Order: sequence, then C-alpha cells, then structure tokens
Amino acid sequence: MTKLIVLIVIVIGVLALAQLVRLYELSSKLRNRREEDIPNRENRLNATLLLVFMFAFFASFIYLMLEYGWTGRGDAASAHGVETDSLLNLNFIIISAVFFLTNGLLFGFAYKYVRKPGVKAYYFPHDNRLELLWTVVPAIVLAVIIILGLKSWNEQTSDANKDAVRIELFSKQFDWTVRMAGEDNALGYFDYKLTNENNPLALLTTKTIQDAIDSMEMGSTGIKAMEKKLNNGRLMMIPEDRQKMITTLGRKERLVRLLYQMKARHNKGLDARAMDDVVFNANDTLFLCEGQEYEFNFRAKDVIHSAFFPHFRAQMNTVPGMTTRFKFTPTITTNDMRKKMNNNKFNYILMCNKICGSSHYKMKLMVVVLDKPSYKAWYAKVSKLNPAAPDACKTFKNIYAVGKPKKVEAPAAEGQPADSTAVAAN
Ligand SMILES: [Cu+2]
Repeated sequence: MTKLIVLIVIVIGVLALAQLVRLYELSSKLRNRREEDIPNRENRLNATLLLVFMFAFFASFIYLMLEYGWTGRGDAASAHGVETDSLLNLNFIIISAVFFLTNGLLFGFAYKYVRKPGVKAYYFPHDNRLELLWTVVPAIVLAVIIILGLKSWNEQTSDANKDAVRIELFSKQFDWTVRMAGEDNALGYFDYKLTNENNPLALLTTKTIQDAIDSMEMGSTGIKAMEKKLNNGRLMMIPEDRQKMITTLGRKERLVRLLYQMKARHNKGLDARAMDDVVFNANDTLFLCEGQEYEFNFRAKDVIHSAFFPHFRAQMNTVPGMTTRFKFTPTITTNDMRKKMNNNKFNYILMCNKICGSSHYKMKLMVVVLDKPSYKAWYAKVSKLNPAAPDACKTFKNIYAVGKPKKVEAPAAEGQPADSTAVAAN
C-alpha cells in the first residue's frame, strides 16, 4: 500500500513539473521572448545554486565518512585484514582527492564562468600537455593500486605454513559443513563419485569405495535387481519405463566401472588421513584459535557459492569441481571484539555472498575465535574418539565406524521409492 502511494506521489510530481515547464514556455511566448534568451538574473541564480549544491554534496560525503567510516565494519580481526584495510584506505584517499578535485572544478567553473553580457567565451579546443597529464597520472596511480593489490592477494592465497591448521568448508544449498584435519593435520582425500547418504562429503577410503560399489550394485534399485527385472520375461513393463530403466542401468554400470578402477588404484595407507578428520554437523559453529594460521579449502556440491568472512576481510568463491583456498590468522577473540564493539551479542560470521538459490540468505555459519587455553580445551573435547564429544561433531571414523550395520533397504515396488510403508508391508 505504501509503495502504491509513493508511486502515485512520484507520478503526480512528474506531471506537475511538466505542467510548470509548459506554463513557463507559454509565459515566454506571451512576453515575446525567444527560448534561448535567458535573462542574466536567472543565469546568476543557477550559478549560485550549482555552488550551493557542491557544498551540500561535499558536506554529505564528509558526514557519511565520519559517521560510518571507510568500511562500516569495525576493526579487521585478522592479520592480513589490517593490510587489506590499509589498501582500502589508500584507495579511498585517492578516490576522495579525485572526487573533491573534479567536482570542485565542475561546479566552481560553472559558477565562475557564468555568462556575462558582452563577454565572449574563449575557444580552447585542445592541449597536448593536458592530454598527457590526464592519461599518464591515472595510469601510474592505477598501476600502483594494482601492484599493491596483487602482492597482497598472492600472500593471502599462497601456500600456508606447515603448522597452519587445515580446514575444509564444504558448501551446498544451503549450508556449510566444516571438516577439520585431525591429529595428522592433513585433510583426507575425496572423490565426488563416492557421494552417498553415509558419506555426504565423498571422502575417499577403502571402506567408502566398497560402500559406494555396494550401493550401486545391491538393493532394490541396484544394478543386480535392475538386470534381473529387465531379463524377467514374465514381468510386464511399459516400453517407456523399460527404456528409462535401460538408460539408468547404463549410467550405473559406467559409474561402477569407475569405482572398481578407483578401488584397484586405491592406496590403503591414505585411509588414516580421512579417518581422523573431524566433521561438524552442517550449520554448526566454526571454532578458531587466536593467533593460529588457518588454511581454508573450499568445495561446492551444487552451484557456485562464495565464502565471505566480513570481519576477517576474506572472501573466496566455492566452485563445483575444483578446490579453492586461502589462509588467514584470526587476531582478535570473539570476547575481545565484543568488548571493543561494546556489544556483548556480537559474533563473527561466515556467509554465502553469491545469490545461490531461494534460501541463499540462510546460508551462514557462526564463527567463534577462542584464546589458546579455551581453544585447547574445546579441541580436546572434539578431536578424539571421545564418547563425550558433542553431537555436533564427530571424527570421520566415528561417523563411518568400521563394521557399522548396513542400512536395510526394503524392496520397493516398481517405480516407487523404498519408504516406511514398504517396510511396514514387508
Ligand atoms: Cu550459497
């Protein structure tokens, strides 16, 4: 309703303005004045108004800068964030200088050189020195900005130190899953072909490969059951359904061939890498330690997302089919930041900064930076095969416990997914 009223007011305003202009034209005609004959009084008024506008423009710019600061986000909470902010400051200084200079000239000259009766304008078509000046100076300034920016970018995305903690952030519509490298500080390998409900992160171990093969071959929708159905002469099937099944079967057989190749090549020694990884429930908190360097590895399951840590001044796209990474060292604990901001509800955040679907806005994760002793205590709780470990996180070994009972799949009716009613019927 409010929107409609605003729209109506705007339309009426435009109409009123058009009528005023029309009125002005008519009155000029009545006074026998040509349209281009502007009286001096009006020219001077316009010149003064332009100058007034300039001062109002400058004042509002200065007010906004003082009120909200350069970034509007408070202090940077990471080591490289401070550097990023100083780069941003440099850019703002250059932009502001150019802003004041060009707008000062634009409005100042409009005021100074207002048309005066009897004074003819000076014809000034071209000047090589001026052309050179406004080509070379911006080129040098841009080169400085780009070189400094590249240097800083290379530092942030180069290889992390050996003792940097490795963390994987797995993004999908619409949440983040945190996987921390365990005691060995090495993230287990993965392969998207291993994705299934027991292994949503598609980690690569002897057992997960075998499991993926089993889930392709066995069960009511597995290759064996499908082959049996297709070869069963007595089973009546609609031709389209039959064709569909043949296509699906072909796809599954191709995938299972790749899985067998993977199995043959797999080095069992690599299992340990994955087994001690600590996996957190999606949408749980990311805990970091103050002063510790972190290497973040990003993966995406479905579409491109973007991992944005505003307070740490870090952002990276997460892209399906490739791993992207950056590193940073948090320097201010959540508690210290709360004191600094005088806000005891403040929390760091990781959010998706790429419109990735309908619930994009929900795709965020709380980030907590602890001091060393608290972090150690927290880590001791989550890292071991500890029965007291919170439900929010488990080592991969715990999630994927060896000898874990297989999920019993109920045989499904043709074209029907196995569901609870099927279980009850059997
Ligand atoms: Cu997203």
